Amino acid sequence: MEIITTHKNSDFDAVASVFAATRIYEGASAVLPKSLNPNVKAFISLHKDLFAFKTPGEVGLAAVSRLVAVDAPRWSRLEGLKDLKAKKDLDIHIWDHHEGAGESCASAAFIEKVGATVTLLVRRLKRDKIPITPIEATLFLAGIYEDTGSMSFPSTTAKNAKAVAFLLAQGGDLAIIQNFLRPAYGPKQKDLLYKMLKTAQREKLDDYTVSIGILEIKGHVPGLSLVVDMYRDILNVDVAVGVFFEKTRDRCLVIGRSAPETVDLGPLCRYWAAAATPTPAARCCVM
Ligand SMILES: [Mn+2]
Repeated sequence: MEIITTHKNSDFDAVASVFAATRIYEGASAVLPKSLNPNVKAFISLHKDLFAFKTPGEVGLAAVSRLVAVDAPRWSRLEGLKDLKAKKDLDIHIWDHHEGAGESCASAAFIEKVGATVTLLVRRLKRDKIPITPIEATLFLAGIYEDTGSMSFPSTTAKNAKAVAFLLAQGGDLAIIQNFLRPAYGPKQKDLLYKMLKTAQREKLDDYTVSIGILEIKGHVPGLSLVVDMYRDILNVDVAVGVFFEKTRDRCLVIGRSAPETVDLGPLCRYWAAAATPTPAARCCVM
């Protein structure tokens, strides 16, 4: 049996990538974690007859011969599939846009720095002339639009734009997306941004202005990347890093944003991930 899955707290890119992959890996089952972002959950439940999936608990792991992990850079971000890790003959395919995704254990890894993982899958669907429905095209568009801030984040590439053009031609509906992609900026996010700005310091590193905000959070807070985007915009710095840690659960989330063509943020974020969670058990996610 083949399964396709993605990371916990799935966003539109994650879920769009799963369903795009079901068109490429014929016969494979989509497996979605229980923790979907609220806007994704709303979309999927509205169209549940068109997007069939299982939860990890419904999958007999012993029968799984291939795992296709999309938009999920590491095992710790998968839900309920840990036992698969020990399976020696498991074939693993990875589709991702996170650098340093765990390609070492995969027999096939499709990893490119593009604004959204689903871009890579859409390119394959187009190449292989696999037909998609307008509602699939709409879901895939939502994946690209959410992960690229409607094509405005510096991570956006020409490949994203090409995929968007293709999806619009297939009947992807931007009006539907508008309803689901309202920015997750509410009181919780406003409060965090306010706290970050209150203690914000600007530093000069080589030729760049840098600001690093460190903040404790409690539980999963959606929309943190938007908070860091706004933090960078308001402070008008070249590089902004948000380090969000959960003391009680010994884990953190590091989100970096830089002006175009300035700094490779990967090493800086990894440094902060290590600094913010000093214990070996700590789990860190770098975005
Ligand atoms: Mn993504």
